[in-house]
Amino acid sequence: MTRHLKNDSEIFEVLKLETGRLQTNLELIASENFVSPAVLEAAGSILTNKYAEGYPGKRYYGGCEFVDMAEELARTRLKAIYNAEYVNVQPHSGSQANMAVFMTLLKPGDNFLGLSLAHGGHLTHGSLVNFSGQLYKPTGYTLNKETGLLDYDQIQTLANQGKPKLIIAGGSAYSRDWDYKRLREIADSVGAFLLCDMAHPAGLIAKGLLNSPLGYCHFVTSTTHKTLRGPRGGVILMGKDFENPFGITTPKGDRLKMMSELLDSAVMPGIQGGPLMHIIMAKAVAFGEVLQDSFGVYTKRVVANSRRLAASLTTLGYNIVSGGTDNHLMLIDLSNKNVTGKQAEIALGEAGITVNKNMVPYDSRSPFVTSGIRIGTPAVTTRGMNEGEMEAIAGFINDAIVNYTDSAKLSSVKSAVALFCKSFPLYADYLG
Ligand code: DSN
Repeated sequence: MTRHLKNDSEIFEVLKLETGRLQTNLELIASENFVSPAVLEAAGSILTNKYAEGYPGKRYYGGCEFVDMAEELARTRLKAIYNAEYVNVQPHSGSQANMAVFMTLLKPGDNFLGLSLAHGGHLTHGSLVNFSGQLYKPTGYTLNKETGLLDYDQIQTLANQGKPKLIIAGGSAYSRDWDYKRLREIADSVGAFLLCDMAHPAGLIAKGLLNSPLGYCHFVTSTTHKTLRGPRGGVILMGKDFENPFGITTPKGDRLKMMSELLDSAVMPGIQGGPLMHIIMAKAVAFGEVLQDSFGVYTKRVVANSRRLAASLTTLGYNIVSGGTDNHLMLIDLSNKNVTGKQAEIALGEAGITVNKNMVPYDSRSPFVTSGIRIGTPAVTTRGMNEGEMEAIAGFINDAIVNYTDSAKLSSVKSAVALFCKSFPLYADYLG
């Protein structure tokens, strides 16, 4: 599928280098994964040519009858995965999905609560350098200093004080499950809407390995490329027709319709123009894969691998924030190892192991340095690695971190990692 790119030698060189990097390195970035050949084909398909502003059956362009079918398949499959009543599969990213919810519910200057970025939240949950913190008034809730866990009493107190219009559940670096029932009680007690951004654990929720937000949160957003293993993109979902905390008196059945229309128009024309129909078709393919039993086997392995990796690293003297993991990721506090997150990320990179530096709760270092790293198992699990391999990976990580200033040692770890990766072929025919 890359044969025509060979004619552009500069671009083909990039593709060759990136393919080689993926094949010979251990990809431990918690938000990344490897899509199937079918998803890849759909993402590179002729549907990239089509302008289809609008929604199926209601487009601003002619010739949309077949791309409509792709979007309908994506919608039907996504609804089936989560038992959702409403979905929008057009957001180009999770950030745009979140923005659409903000635009639907809030006016500029309105208060909302989200997990602080420094404690594992996402940029769009109230960072001051993001639209969410620039246009609206965020308050960040934080993790408990001793346990590294969410503190629901603190969230209730902050909600009582600030009377937010919106509370956001979900984050990018939290390794434990969320109590959506409790959050809904908090939201109801102050008349707030509840949004869950499930971008990280979406694939695990899909297969029932973690609590589902759909029964409790008014709105759910996600990306499609993390544990869901689809193309890069975003989606919005609603579970059922909840009582509306703002006392809107529209009849019950009509409220879902009203909210759906508001959300749809927030996405297009509010934020986006033409949808990426090739990506929407790739989302449909990925959702079809999620519906299969084999995806349940995959997600169980992701969690088992994550737990084993956390346990192995703990045995090697690493501090995992909150003491472990329930999902696909973990946050490692490196303070006791006398190495910063930045130094660890660089050393691991030189050793063929890709991670990202990450602030730990109550970090004294800046986001550019940090005291921790975040690692996750979705991508290595897709490659076929199991719990035995996690023991080996913990060893590689430790060898690189302990020897972070020794380039010769890092280079020998890199060779060992490349050899190890050879037993788990990835995109083997891709450049053929
Ligand atoms: N940037 C993503 C992550 O790495 O978690 C979140 O969108």
